[in-house]
Amino acid sequence: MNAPEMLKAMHELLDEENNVTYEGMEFPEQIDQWILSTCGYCAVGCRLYLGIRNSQIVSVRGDKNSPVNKGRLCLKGRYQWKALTVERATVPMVRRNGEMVKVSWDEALDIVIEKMREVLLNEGPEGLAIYSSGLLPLEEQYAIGKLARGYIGTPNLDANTRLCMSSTVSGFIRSFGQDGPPGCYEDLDIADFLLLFGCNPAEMHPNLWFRIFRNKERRGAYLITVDPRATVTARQSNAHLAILPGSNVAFLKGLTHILIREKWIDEGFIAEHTEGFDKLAESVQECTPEVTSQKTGLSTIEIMDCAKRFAQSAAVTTIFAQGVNQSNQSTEVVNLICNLHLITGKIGKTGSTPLSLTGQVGAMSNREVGGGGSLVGYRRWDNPEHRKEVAQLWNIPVERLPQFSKSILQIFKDIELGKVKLFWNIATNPAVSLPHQEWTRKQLDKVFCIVQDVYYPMETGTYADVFLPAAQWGEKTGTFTNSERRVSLARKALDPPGDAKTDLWIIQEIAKRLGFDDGFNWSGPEAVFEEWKRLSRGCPVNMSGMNYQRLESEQGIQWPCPDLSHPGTSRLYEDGVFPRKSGRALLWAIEEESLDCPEHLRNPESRVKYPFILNTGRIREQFHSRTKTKRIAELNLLSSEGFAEISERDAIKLEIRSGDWVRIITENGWIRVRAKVTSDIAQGSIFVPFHFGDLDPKERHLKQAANHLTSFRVDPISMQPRYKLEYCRVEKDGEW
Ligand SMILES: Nc1nc2c(c(=O)[nH]1)N[C@H]1C(S)=C(S)[C@@H](COP(=O)(O)OP(=O)(O)OC[C@H]3O[C@@H](n4cnc5c(=O)[nH]c(N)nc54)[C@H](O)[C@@H]3O)O[C@H]1N2
Ligand SMILES: Nc1nc2c(c(=O)[nH]1)N[C@H]1C(S)=C(S)[C@@H](COP(=O)(O)OP(=O)(O)OC[C@H]3O[C@@H](n4cnc5c(=O)[nH]c(N)nc54)[C@H](O)[C@@H]3O)O[C@H]1N2
Ligand code: SF4
Ligand SMILES: [Mo]
Repeated sequence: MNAPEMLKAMHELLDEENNVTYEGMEFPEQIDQWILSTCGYCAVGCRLYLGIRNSQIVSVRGDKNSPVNKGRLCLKGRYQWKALTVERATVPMVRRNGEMVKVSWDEALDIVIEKMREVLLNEGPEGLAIYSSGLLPLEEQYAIGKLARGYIGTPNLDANTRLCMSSTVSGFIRSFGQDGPPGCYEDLDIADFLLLFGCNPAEMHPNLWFRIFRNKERRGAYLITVDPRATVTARQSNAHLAILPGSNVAFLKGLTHILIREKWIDEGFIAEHTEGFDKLAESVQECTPEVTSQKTGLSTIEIMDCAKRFAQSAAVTTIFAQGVNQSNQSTEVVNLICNLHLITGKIGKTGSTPLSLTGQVGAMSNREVGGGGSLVGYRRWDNPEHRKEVAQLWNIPVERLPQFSKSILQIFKDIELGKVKLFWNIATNPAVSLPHQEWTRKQLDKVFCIVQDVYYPMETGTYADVFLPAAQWGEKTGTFTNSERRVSLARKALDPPGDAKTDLWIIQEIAKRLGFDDGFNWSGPEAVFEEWKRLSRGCPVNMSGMNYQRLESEQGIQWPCPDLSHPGTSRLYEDGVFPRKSGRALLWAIEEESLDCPEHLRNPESRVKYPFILNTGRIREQFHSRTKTKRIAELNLLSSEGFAEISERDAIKLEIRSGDWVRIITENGWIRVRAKVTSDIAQGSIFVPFHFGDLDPKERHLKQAANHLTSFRVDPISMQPRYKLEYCRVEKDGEW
């Protein structure tokens, strides 16, 4: 859909606001049962019901009463139920003489346990790694964390959330003293000025965009989108600031300079609730609009106007996602965004907040239960009291808890060094989504690989020594926390196909067979949730007052929720007290690395070799490595193969037309895709969606995975890869 069509669709949606349609249902009156769920894709967390007829899933409808989506579902959400009806992985498999052969669960698990025991005996806990996913519900992620850290005692647990939100996590902890988005979705409805910074909600978080756009249309809110590409979000905003990729730090320092110079700041708030202002002011002294303009490619008028609106609008919300998290100096960019809100006192108030858009439906849950980098319940690895609490609650010796946690990059480096021998991959597809595929796939080849997924074939499955078929969303019960800290319930609507088992069952079974019966004999997900609640007590993510019944009858609840009569918490920091020792938020003075400015990055030689800036991201109708969306005809028809966007001017220069085959080449690898000539992208830039894998590595002419091109350049604080900035060249290619 192009931008004008999108606009038309948006208006139709606005008209339909209170008239929600039912999708995929020919005979609504014939539905036997509507079962409560939460959409299983993104962390907007839309509430819906799945329609069951004759024990089959046949339909979906949004929940009109939901404060999140008021009945609306986006394109992905509407068709998601179909992902339950397509061909699935239903039988465990093991590799014998190079071929995957079907076996029973007992046989598969015997091999898993034998290999785990061997690795634990020879290498100790560090020989084993688990890589999981923000697609799983809280309960399953909690169980994985308990097994990995509390029982096996390995530091090698990470999740795909490292690739997604880890810079936001580090940034919030550094600025506020703890993780957690401070605001809520209501802020999107009532802000007067919305700064959309490195995000594309019109396509990636459509039901939030609906609220933002409605605010613009109905209340006259002013929207500025800062993005190198003219996305649908950018085109429908009041202004689009087409920033040079990689220059976020320069832009935000420039805004800070203007706010301080013009005294558009809240001196009372700064004095009472923050520390570090003098250093911050000093650090932006040189960042005049002229300097900022030079570094960002934006005009001084654009920059001044943005600063003025930020300062002079009564309520301001900054929305950000991967254009920040996966950009250069990403943690520090989050700090700079927090700074803007702190020095203007625009935080903890209705309509005013930095609002990070979380990616996957369970990515927030992952942060809460410590499924990635942190210790369960936002506890700290280096706090002996925290370690003791966890050990007591898990009934394990405190020494068994690892001292720290390793990122997926470190884990892969340890595979290369031969230190990690067994890699258990749950609900993520690293053979598409991790950077530097050539190196990544070598490591997958090297290690004993257990792959636990809902579809087969899938790219990472190619490297499996054991494949375990799992139940997916709709086939199991659990909770998910969305981007406004709202915990919602998703109930099981139907049984998994064939022999597929829930991830919780698989984890419990492996734990028990390793001899850890005591810690893992839950009767089901609700029992896990009840146990997790005890670990959350007294923590920032306190869920003690929640239970499944309340989550169902109350439309989800926002943490913290300390007791049964507590309604949940819409906004954090309303009292201006921040969970740091001083009670004040820290204003970070950030030095801009020369890397941030593309001119500095490219030395003359590489500028000739790789003259284009490469940006990777997403498109509306596909989700991640497409294991689900390519199996749904309605979505796959809209876009079924990889492509590279190139500007009209560059296309003329290179004599490339839309539909021509091109090779995109970086220092890490190449792909071959069709060109898409467009005015949405600036001259000198290339955009490639990362959804398209190469399932058959032998079919080299179909090599389309964008991550052949990316490198393991990570943010040094969060260890999140910098997917949004590489340098490439483009060559015209012929038919094969
Ligand atoms: N349809 C669909 N929806 C999804 C997903 C999906 O795969 N498909 N995935 C979900 C997940 S897990 C996530 S994390 C979210 C991601 O949601 P988004 O972050 O909104 O999506 P992206 O396309 O990754 O990146 C957003 C924008 O950042 C811009 N950008 C690149 N470099 C820079 C820069 O230097 N500065 C600035 N300011 N901007 C820059 C890109 O041009 C891009 O338009 O989407 C979620 N929703
Ligand atoms: N170049 C580039 N690379 C990127 C990004 C980018 O913008 N650019 N974005 C990054 C981001 S933000 C993210 S979040 C990652 C996503 O990257 P991945 O996590 O690799 O993407 P998915 O395709 O969602 O993989 C999830 C897998 O889990 C399976 N699955 C789904 N539900 C279940 C379940 O309930 N149980 C089990 N066992 N399996 C299940 C699916 O079939 C699928 O194979 O990609 C990252 N990679
Ligand atoms: S906005 Fe996200 S949560 Fe809502 S229906 Fe779409 S994909 Fe699902
Ligand atoms: Mo993500």
